[in-house]
Amino acid sequence: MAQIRIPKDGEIGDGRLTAESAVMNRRSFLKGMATSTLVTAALVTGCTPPPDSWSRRRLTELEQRVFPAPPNPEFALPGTLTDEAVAARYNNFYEFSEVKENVHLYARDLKIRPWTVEVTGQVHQPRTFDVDTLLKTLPMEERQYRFRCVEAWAMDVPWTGFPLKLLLDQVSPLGKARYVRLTSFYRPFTAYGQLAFWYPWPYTEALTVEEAANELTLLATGIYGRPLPKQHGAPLRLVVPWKYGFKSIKSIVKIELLAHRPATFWNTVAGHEYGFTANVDPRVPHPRWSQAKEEMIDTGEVRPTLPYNGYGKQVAHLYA
Ligand SMILES: Nc1nc2c(c(=O)[nH]1)N[C@H]1C(S)=C(S)[C@@H](COP(=O)(O)O)O[C@H]1N2
Ligand SMILES: [Mo]
Repeated sequence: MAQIRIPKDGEIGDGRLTAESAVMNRRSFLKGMATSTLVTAALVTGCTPPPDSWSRRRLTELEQRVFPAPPNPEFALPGTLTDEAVAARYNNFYEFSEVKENVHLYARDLKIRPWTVEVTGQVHQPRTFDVDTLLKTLPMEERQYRFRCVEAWAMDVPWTGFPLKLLLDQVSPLGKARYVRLTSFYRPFTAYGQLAFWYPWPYTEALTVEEAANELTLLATGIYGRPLPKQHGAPLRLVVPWKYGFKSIKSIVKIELLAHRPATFWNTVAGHEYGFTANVDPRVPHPRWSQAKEEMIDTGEVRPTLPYNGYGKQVAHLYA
């Protein structure tokens, strides 16, 4: 199976998500230039990062009222949850770094208030929501979900959030809406990864409307009983637990209902490696590694990959 290799300080990520075969030869040269830019930027601005950017900031009054949200017993996992600190320091968030262990350091600079999400497109009532209004008005709950990255690592984590369907219901989708596209922020002067012009920024993902309305599909505002740390996609990210992790887009600013299937970030970069549907399936290997097993990021435990990541009961009918 795919190895999980921890890059050393200053070393660029393993690049497994990157489709070398799909990109031009000059790419590695360009990437080298970008790396030195990033390293220079890091040296100039970031010599003394606080070690715990992920954790213990003071919560606002509103956040103190919302977190921790009541656990939903329907989504409890057996066994021990993934170590919170490990999950907070092993992140994919290419806007900030391709080195998982560095994402939490660079993500500190993301300003997450004020923050609005525009919900628009093929709907009767396009609306823009302030994220604090969502926290105030929508019923937050905690759900323990399995999470499986296409790179064959996995974690079991408690998200706080609400079903995406509740938000879609508030804008009354039109009958011709077939897809839901979600878009992350575009702030290249904060997120230096977005200076990498060979990627189709901003990051986007999409689901069918049936997938988006499924009971499992969550808009997460928190993790481990607290608001999302920035590296996990604050203040609002998607969680679709039966699909590979790249579908679970972070730091969302726009949600659009569309009549046609849109292009998405990884599918555009390397469609033969990152399919649009991207359901977790142990029988379908990635072109460069097997998907039969997965490795837990904290304990290193290796376990078999489950079809639909264990959520067949809730979603298999969508693909019958
Ligand atoms: N905007 C954005 N969202 C993203 C990504 C990203 O690079 N940018 N990476 C994805 C991938 S590949 C994974 S595995 C998960 C990782 O989520 P985590 O860091 O909270 O564990 O976020 C997904 N969402
Ligand atoms: Mo991923």
